[in-house]
Amino acid sequence: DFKFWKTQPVPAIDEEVKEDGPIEADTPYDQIKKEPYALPGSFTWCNVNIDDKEELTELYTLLTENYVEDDDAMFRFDYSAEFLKWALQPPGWKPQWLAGVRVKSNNKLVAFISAIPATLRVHEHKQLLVEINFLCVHKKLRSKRLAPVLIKEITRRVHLEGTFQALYTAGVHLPKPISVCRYYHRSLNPKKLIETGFSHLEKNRNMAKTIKYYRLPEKPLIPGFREMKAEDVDSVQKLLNTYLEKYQVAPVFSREDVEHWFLPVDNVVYSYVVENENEITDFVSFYNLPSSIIGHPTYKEIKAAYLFYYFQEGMGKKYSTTRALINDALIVAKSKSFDVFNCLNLMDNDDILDDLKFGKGDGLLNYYLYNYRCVEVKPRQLGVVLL
Ligand code: YNC
Ligand code: MG
Repeated sequence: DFKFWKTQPVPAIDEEVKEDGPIEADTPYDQIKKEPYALPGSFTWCNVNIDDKEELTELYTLLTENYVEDDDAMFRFDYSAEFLKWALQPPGWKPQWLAGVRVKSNNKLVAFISAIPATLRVHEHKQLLVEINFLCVHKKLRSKRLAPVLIKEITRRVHLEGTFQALYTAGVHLPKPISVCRYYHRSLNPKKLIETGFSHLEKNRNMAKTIKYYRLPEKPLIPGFREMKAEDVDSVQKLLNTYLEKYQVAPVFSREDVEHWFLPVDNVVYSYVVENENEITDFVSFYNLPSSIIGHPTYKEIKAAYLFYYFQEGMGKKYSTTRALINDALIVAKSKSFDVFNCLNLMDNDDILDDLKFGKGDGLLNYYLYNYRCVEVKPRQLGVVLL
């Protein structure tokens, strides 16, 4: 019945959105509440200072023990501390947008929500907004209506900075997705994935055959495929923004955004370009998001790569196809000992899933806008990937 969501500027669950545009006007500054929302008496708000190693560890621990699990509670996302720093401190990040809740008596961090700034093009309209992520309430404090307080408080803090729209994704179905995507998985280490219950042997394909089926070359195949470096930032910015124009909803990246989101960071983000005749023609990136395996006797985690942004056919020259480009991403991910390569069926991904031996996952990912109506977008018209 969405008791909370019914009070928010989002389309009703059964509304057919026919036109884009804001749902409510920007709140004038003098009408924005200046005091934080009230929490139950034993809790207090904090900004989580992730430049402090101990506070970063507290956030890492909260998420690693309490963040998103699959429906069968077999796996839980295990974003690393380095990853959280990268995800939460892009250009324009603000300390008060990394909002935590602590227990007054012992200072324990028990809930969190974050906002980071971004520019999103929705059809023809470029919208400055925030991306909301890492909403988490400790398992022992669930179903006490804390989540709506966290959401209202981050909204207040974002309003105070003059931003009134947001983008977020969730596995849960809320009022009302602009698009619904599905996860796909490409086995790199099928033996481990099967032994951990992440995947299963196919009928008529024993373990030896399965390992052979998923085998990959040792090195990338596209001539000129190499790691992205600082000198590539201008080309990648220009070509990626141009490529993303073909989607109905996609981010617009500044030079600083490209530096932050795409220059390789060990164990966090991996980016590659194709360079031929001194020109960048292609680009592909993926990020490292392991999942802990809940209560497995031998394996602790699954090392998963997630496809991030890419472009191809830069400068009108066809050095690669999407298929060859993502195949090279699979090859480098395998060589870096990832167990599985995941992606959503957005952008051009649907064209390569079968050829590259991706299997359909159980998980759906819903995309939402806050305070912005957007006519529904098909996954293949969607050009935005959140972490
Ligand atoms: C969710 N994921 O429907 P109604 S994704 C949004 N996103 O409200 P309570 C959610 N709303 O139905 P719990 C949500 N999950 O009554 C639940 N809700 O209207 C709604 N899980 O609150 C739910 N992280 O506190 C209901 O529930 C109300 O104790 C119930 O807490 C929920 O980061 C949660 O999946 C998710 O930690 C915190 O279960 C907890 O269960 C948990 O009684 C594991 O809440 C981790 C997990 C969510 C990952 C994510 C994106 C979040 C987007 C939030 C919305 C942002 C709006 C824009 C704000 C800025 C605007 C500007 C400008
Ligand atoms: Mg709660």
